[in-house]
Amino acid sequence: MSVITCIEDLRVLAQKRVPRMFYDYADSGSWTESTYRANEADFQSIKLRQRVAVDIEGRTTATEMIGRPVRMPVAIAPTGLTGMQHADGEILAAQAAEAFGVPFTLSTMSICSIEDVAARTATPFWFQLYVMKDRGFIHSLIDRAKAAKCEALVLTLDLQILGQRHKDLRNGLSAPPKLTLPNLINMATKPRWCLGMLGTPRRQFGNIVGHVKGVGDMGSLSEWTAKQFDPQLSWNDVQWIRERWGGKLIIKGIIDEEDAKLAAASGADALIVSNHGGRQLDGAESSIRALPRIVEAVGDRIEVHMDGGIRSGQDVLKAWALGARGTYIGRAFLYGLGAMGRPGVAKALEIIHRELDLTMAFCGHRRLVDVDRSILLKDTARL
Ligand code: HOC
Repeated sequence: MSVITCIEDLRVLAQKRVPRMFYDYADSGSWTESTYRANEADFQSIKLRQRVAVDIEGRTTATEMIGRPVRMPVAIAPTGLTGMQHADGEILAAQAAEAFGVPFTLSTMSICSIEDVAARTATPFWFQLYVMKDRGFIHSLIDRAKAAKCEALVLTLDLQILGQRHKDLRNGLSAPPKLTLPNLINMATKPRWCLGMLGTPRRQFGNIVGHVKGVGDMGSLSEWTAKQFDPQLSWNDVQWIRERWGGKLIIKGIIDEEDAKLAAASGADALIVSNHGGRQLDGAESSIRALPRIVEAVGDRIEVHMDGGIRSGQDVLKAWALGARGTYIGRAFLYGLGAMGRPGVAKALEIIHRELDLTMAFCGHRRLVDVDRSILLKDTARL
């Protein structure tokens, strides 16, 4: 492929270059994948109002997310096994985000560790926390994130058990990949990926290997999660985590208004409207559909962000118009990473930024911060 003009181009290239089990891991949802598909599709049914003969010179998409200046309201989402899409994936994505001027969020389930990313970047990143049964380990993760000067803790509440992803089961997903004949045959067709992996020592879950038992022999993702993650997680845990962390806190995984009110009452700085990219409860509402009701339910008691289905700047603008003061891209950056490493992530960010800037202009605005719901065709924005 010679010219990359949109996120779909990056997806196609990533599919060619990344071993099947890791490409499929990123590009799948749970069970029938209905929520995964709805996340993208529901953006399409919202229509924008074009305005003409309006001064659109000197535009800016700059704003703030939890008080941090950002070039556009888009952060890199925390995604598991990112260092398996491309060698040193988390480091490269964090560097691309830093150079672009948007936040990078590191997953607990990353391949590169908190310390690896901190050593190779200068701008504080955000750290996403999963709550496991071993509270001593959670304390140590929080302390490591503090020592690395992470700027915010993103606490995920919607993955104490794992939604079934058929492709991961069929592919026998593990990190590092097991050297079975089908895996070896598939990897032989991905020479760039293999060369990159040979050049890095980072092939296991960097934050937890050596701390949590059974990481090396992760048989299946769901069995492993069932053993390690705490099914008794409650809002009381949010309180002690918030106290121990002591910094900016973002609650991720809210798709229901009642939970949104609890998140606002928890004292967190922001919540992320999210159904985990359609990877958990299949049949859950799409994030963009849930967003307006959640914004209405919490008012200005907490900053509202969203993720799920964002593949373009048009999507970011629609989410902003519906009240999201920040959005997160997961698959959109993973495709760039798998396709071309750090330049691929930079490309994904540039594509989305250009689309956001031009679409905002078509809607008759020069500054994103001035954009509100009035850019949406009323009947279509109710969904
Ligand atoms: C091994 C445990 O967010 C996902 C990720 C991480 C899941 C934890 C897997 O796959 O949705």
